[in-house]
Amino acid sequence: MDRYEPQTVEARWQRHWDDRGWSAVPATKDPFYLLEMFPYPSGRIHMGHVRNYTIGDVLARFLRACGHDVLHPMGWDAFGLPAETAAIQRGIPPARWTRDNIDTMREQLRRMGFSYDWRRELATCEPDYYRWEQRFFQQMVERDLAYRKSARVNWCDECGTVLANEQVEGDECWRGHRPVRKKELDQWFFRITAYADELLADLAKLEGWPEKVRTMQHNWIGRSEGVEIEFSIDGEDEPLTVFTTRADTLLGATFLSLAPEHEAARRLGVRGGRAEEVDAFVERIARQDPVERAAGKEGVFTGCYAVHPIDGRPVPVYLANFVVTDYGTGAVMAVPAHDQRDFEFARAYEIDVRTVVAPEAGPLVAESMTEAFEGEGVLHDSGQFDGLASAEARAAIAAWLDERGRGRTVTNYRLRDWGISRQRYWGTPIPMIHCADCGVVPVPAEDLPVVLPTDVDLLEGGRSPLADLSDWVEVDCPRCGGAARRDTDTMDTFVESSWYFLRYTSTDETERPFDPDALARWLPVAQYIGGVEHAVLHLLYARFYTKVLRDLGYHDVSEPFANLLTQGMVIKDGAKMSKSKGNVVDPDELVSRYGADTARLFSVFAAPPEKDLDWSDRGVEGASRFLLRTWRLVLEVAEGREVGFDDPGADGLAPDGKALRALTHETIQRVTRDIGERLHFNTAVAAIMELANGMQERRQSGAVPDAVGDFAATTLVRLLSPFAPHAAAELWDRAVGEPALESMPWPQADASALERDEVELVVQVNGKVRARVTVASDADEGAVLAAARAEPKVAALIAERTEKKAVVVPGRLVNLVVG
Ligand code: ANZ
Ligand code: ZN
Repeated sequence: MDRYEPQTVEARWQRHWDDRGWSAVPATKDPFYLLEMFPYPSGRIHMGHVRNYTIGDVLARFLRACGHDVLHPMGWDAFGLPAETAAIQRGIPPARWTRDNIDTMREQLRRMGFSYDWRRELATCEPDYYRWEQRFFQQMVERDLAYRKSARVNWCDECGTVLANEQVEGDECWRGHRPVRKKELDQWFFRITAYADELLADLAKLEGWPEKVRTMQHNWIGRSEGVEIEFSIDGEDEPLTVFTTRADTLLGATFLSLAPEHEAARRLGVRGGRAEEVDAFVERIARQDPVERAAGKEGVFTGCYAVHPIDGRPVPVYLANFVVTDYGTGAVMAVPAHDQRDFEFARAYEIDVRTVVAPEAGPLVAESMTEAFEGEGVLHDSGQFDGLASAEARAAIAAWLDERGRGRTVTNYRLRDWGISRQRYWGTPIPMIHCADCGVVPVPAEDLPVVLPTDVDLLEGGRSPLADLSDWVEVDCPRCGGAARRDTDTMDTFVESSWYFLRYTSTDETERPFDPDALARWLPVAQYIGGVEHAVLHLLYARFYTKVLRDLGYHDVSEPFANLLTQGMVIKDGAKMSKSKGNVVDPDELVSRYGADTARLFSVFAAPPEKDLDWSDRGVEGASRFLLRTWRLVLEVAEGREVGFDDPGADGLAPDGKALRALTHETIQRVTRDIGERLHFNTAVAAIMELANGMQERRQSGAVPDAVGDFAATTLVRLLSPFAPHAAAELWDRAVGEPALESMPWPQADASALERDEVELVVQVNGKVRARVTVASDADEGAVLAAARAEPKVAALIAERTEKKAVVVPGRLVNLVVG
């Protein structure tokens, strides 16, 4: 028998699949769009990729065998900062660095045996791709879905660029975890807030998404219903407007607090005669970084008083560092008795505390409170609103204010528009021209794409070279013909990943971005697989952009991903595998040593997909040994003869044959359900291993007819084929030959074989397992004992000894105690 040499076997089948290609046949069968998040071409694939893409490939191969027409593409999220850093460090142009990396990584993926339709490969850094993004951008500008404004934006010194809110994690850059500071810049924004309600409402439809991801998006969008209330100030034309979700506490408001950036802040300081103190405070807070600012609660009195809209009381106006400028109105009515931040502030600045909402136990006494009561309750000390419950009071107070034109109900979102300008080189050029006379003018359609110049020297210090390329930057204004300049910013790379899944359907199209029929056939993505770290970044942007392209008339799908699987991380020595931790395992080494099939098997067997996978060398060896065992087992069965794969049926089978046939059907059923319905690849592999065990035992007992052994062996190979496709293809080729494994449908479980009229019992002698025996499920104790004693191994052990005791646990075991 030939030895199992994964390298030889794998090279053979990879060549075969390359020649054959894995493209979906258009619309002849059930279409199924299966997608894994495409990688950034950083240089080499890592174990996280191996895991993500193995999960996808197991499913792809399974679905194809089940008769689906599977679209399974792969490409490259090819723009981004690392290419620029590498270029500066090594003097290689970003375009070349990126393309070399793509070539390396494509070859690595090929070596894993992933069944991608490579004819649809795309790289987002190619003008063929980003030209359409430039068109969409201009269409968004026409519809006011993209706009330009000066804004205080998040700036990362390390990256030398602006970041979107979604790219800031706890005041640090998501990439390098460096502190982020605010900077005032002219920027392009995508109006994602126009879709806030729809993005929120449609989350309810995404039943195929993990609850956790839906919750994160829900919170990120942060819809909040409340009331805007106007407080007038003597001498000011405009009232101060606050936003509150607790209008029921209005009579408990004892001061107002404004963000230091509030438009009225310094003016009120002057009016209140405290200009110096106010200015000093505003400037000091402006210099604080967000972490400092969040640390302590501090403020300053403006010297002004507002008039309470209901009882006319004077209410002092403060600036406070914990009021943020870009939420609500940037002004808050402070209710110390019922809001903890306000409570602490009031105690520190000796401001009144007035209780107006009573908990069930009865009203609180302001003087003796040690913390705010933030719950709901019944109103008191609120005049005509006394006795109302919080919810009723909110409605009544809102109505009272509304009637008098002093308030209105509003909805606020935490979600902000998506700032997409990046002061970077390696990205999609923004297709706009700035003219001193005409303003911002789109590059005419016939001049698209605006191609990113690739023959550039990157500048030390990381500044984008685009602004200095006078040949490229200086253009005639398309409107007046005068001297003008191109926009020198590029788009956030998250824009490219917001629609690549749409483009895969239409990569042949050169005159339009999409073939509408192809979009209609494939969308939405039936199963999307990727890391949970994209829960609010990519996955929110992609949902938004899909809706935008729908509204631009390209398709009519509202949600891009019907089902989402977020796989866990690969962990080694207790930490996520990462270069900085020095605990990476290079997939190439793994493949060279054990073969791709072992790497694949390990990465789905060691943990359920959504859990973290703990790396273990023993686990890898276990996977390797299992493949070796399967190799021997199947080739032994096939030794010197051709093997059939048909189910021999139950007729005329003795108990042993019947049991192995039943086990085979049972395994088909388990594996089919675990892959297809539950995405529990690990338990599917466990079931396949049990089948191999069962086969081995039966073969050793020698009591199984060839036809049953063949059926079990060939089924084992078929069930294994999504996981270890090379070994499976080779074994099938050697044992069966034609028809080829890849043209075989997925095996079907025969329900009648599953209804076992026989049971298998373990036979122990003096507590040690010595044999198994199969008996009719209705056999009586005497018959069971007789069968157990007759088992050859048992018979040999008990011969010439006295049986002292016999225990039968029906359906499970027999124990014979002998002395
Ligand atoms: C009065 C009040 C009384 C409040 C009370 C709470 C409890 P969400 O749910 O996040 O929308 N707020 C409003 N604008 C703010 C800003 N720009 N910066 C900081 N805080 C702000 O929160 C709304 C509540 O957060 C509002 O309701 C307001 O405080 C505060 F017993 O108004 B509340
Ligand atoms: Zn002009």
